[in-house]
Amino acid sequence: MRDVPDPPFSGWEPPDYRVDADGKVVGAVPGPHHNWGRFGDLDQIGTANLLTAERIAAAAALVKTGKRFSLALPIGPPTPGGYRSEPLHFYGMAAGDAVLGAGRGGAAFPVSDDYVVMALQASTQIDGFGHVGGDSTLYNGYWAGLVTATAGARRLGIHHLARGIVGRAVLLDVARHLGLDHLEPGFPIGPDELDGAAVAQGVTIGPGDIVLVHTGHVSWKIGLSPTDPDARSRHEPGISIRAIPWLHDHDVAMIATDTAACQVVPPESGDPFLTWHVAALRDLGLLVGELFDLDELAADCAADGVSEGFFVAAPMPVVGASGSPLNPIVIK
Ligand code: UVW
Repeated sequence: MRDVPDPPFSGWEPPDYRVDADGKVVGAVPGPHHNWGRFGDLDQIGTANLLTAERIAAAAALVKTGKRFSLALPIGPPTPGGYRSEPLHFYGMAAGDAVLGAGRGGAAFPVSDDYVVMALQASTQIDGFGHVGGDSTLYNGYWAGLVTATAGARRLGIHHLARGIVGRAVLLDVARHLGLDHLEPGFPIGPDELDGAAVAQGVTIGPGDIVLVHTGHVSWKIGLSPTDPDARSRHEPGISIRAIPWLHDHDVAMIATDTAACQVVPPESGDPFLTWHVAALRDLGLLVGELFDLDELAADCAADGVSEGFFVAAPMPVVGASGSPLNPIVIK
């Protein structure tokens, strides 16, 4: 994609801290596990830096059968999770109207054009680094005040990831490893569960990997009656704060789950709700994927014993956005 220049920023001085002309909070301190400065003081793409040309080429060599799996949920009602409004899809002009004599092109050349209005976080998606901050800061020490409703994300916009998330995907089927169809809401996935699934499946996790954690949650949730209290609950299994050092030590490029928040909800430690997001997005600059539909891939991995593949997903280059819908593809 062509370069989109960042808009100029002249600094800011709130009463109790200073923001420099790069948009960084002077003296900001990350959590204990972090990648601030590692990829450059002005880095805006975090662990996407781990998706090197060499790793991508090696990942491409994992393609053996050409079997493809889309990890995207359909965009349209019902939206599982219930965190955001349902995507709204409507037609500005429709071939059916043309055929009926009321639309462009007539019956000879009927034309359709349509629109989608949706929260970028409403379906299968990647969190941008403007999505969640902590203590007024975002990834790499950028100031959270750079993301405004009028100007969008003046730093860390999702368009910086437009070259795509491409690399080796490893599916860890934690639900299967624990002998369950789906993990219960509130079940925290820590290092033991991640390592246990990896050992059971005979895979190792390495630097730059895209780790896909199957919990079975989204299918279970879709299958609930709308009147079931669980259908309206935000509680779900997910990655524990205890797994943050694991993700850092393994130098994972992306973690994604078949749940709405990736993190366990509620946090098992009694931490504030977004503590995990702060540790992952703000401190590690970790790519976080949510509402990935992993059932079909998980079933195939269980059937053929191959839990890795080539992963490709291209965030939409919406300038200054804090996230993007994704259609992630794994090819085995
Ligand atoms: C929030 O709920 C704020 O974020 P996410 O959609 O990433 O879980």
